[in-house]
Amino acid sequence: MAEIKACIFDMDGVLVSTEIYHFKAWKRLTETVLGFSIDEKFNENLKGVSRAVCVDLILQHAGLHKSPEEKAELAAQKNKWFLEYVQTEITPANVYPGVIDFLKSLKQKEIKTAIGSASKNAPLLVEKLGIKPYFNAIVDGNMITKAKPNPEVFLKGAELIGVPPENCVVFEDAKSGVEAAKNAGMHCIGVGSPEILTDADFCIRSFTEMTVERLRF
Ligand code: B16
Ligand code: MG
Repeated sequence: MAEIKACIFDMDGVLVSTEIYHFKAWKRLTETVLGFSIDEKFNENLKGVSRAVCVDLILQHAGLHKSPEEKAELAAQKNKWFLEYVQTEITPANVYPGVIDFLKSLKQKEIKTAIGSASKNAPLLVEKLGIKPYFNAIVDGNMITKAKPNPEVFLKGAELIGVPPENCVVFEDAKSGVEAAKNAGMHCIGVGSPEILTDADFCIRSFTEMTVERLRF
């Protein structure tokens, strides 16, 4: 049995309910700028994936072609709307139930913690949520070049806290993120539905169900 020495947390959809604002902003973009709509099922493909790759996936989904400049504009518009939602609607109350208690119990057991997020907005959100003191390292979308399912974000997190991948467990809400954790050689607990996160070792619906004792693989 592998000893778990570190927990690496995805941010959007795991620590905080920001995933709905990403969806709202992409939906607004497709409906008002591109002339079609996206649903929650398609949105599963956008979770955990970098902003630029999301634009490509959306255009591909609709069979549209755009120049690199137009793609950059679409990404910028989506981010503008996302930030508007976040600035007006996100407070420390948006941290998911059970998260802070679980982070405190990890600290008590001297298990290290990191964030591994694809989001370039992670530093801003972590600040706004007041959760920075709970983490030994934060890796965000500005520090990586390869989008999930590439394992770069999690390997960098493990390196920063000095724990080998086999002793790390990743918490993820996205298919691409579960794949990235597995590609990193880490354990993975899905946060969400086991029907969607099929490759996770096991899934939880909420951190209120999570205890240090369940970190056994
Ligand atoms: P940004 P995570 C991801 O964050 C989101 O799941 C995904 O929906 C978003 O497109 C991506 O960050 C990039 O975010 O546009 O803020 O740089 O789940 O990896 O914490
Ligand atoms: Mg996520």
